[in-house]
Amino acid sequence: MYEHLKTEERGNVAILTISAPKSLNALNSKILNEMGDYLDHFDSQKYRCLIITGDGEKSFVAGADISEMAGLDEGQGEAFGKRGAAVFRKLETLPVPVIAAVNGFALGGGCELAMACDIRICSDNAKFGQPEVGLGIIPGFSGTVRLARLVGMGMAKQLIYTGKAIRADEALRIGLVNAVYTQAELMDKAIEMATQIAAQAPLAVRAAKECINAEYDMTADEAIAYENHAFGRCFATEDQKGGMKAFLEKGKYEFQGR
Ligand code: CO8
Repeated sequence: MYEHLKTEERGNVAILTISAPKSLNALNSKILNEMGDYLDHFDSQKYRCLIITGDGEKSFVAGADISEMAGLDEGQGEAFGKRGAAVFRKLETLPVPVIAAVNGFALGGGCELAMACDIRICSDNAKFGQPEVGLGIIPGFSGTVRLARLVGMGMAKQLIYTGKAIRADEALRIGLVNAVYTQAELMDKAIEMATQIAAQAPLAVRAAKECINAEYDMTADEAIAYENHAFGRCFATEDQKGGMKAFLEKGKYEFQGR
């Protein structure tokens, strides 16, 4: 159905693979549109977690497509940035958690894509960076927004001003990724984590994602009140009743998402 996206499922875990191997999975308008369409139609009732990865063993996503950007004027540049940022925001606000399984280069728009996901894990050959200033532009798919939030202002400024890429071990050290695996292990580990997430009460996982995202921009008092409401709403679910009853009776309960 898509030219540059491969989709699969493992039970209630969805896997999306970005596939444009000739350009190391660089994001052009076509791929961004396909990703937007995929996310618009994503079935958050059926799937409880999404994994995103790149095709091949060399690259997650090597950035936005430089050949497409080269001839843009000011207005077109802004429009291209807006298009990518809107797709990544859809990903960030997808009701279910998203894991980036970074299997190689995550440069420019590729690093920004990974940062729009909830959780990042990578293979030991992965490289992360924001090389845009070396091309006369800045990170335009919300990298100046998300990198500082993830790794702190000082490290974000260093990475963005120098354009220098870092290896997986450094990405782990600064907290840009949560874990590093061999290339062979990476997808199994991503699926294992996704399956663990998918086994939890889905409405509770969603509420947790919604809270963590929304509360980031609030004052402490607003954030605490927001969490209070979300916590209360959990008690209106069948899964809370079933899950707690099963615990007390030392039984098992399959979460229903109700
Ligand atoms: N765009 C277009 N084509 C690319 C890109 C890219 N980002 N990355 C790689 N390719 C292509 C290469 O041109 C090459 O094509 P061809 O075979 O036709 O020559 C093919 O992929 C293979 O690449 P290499 O031969 O260069 O492979 P190497 O292993 O030697 O190097 C690298 C791999 C290091 C990843 C290298 O390809 C590279 O440096 N790529 C560019 C990385 C980069 O600068 N990314 C950031 C781009 S800017 C960006 O993402 C901005 C996001 C915000 C946009 C805002 C819009 C306004």
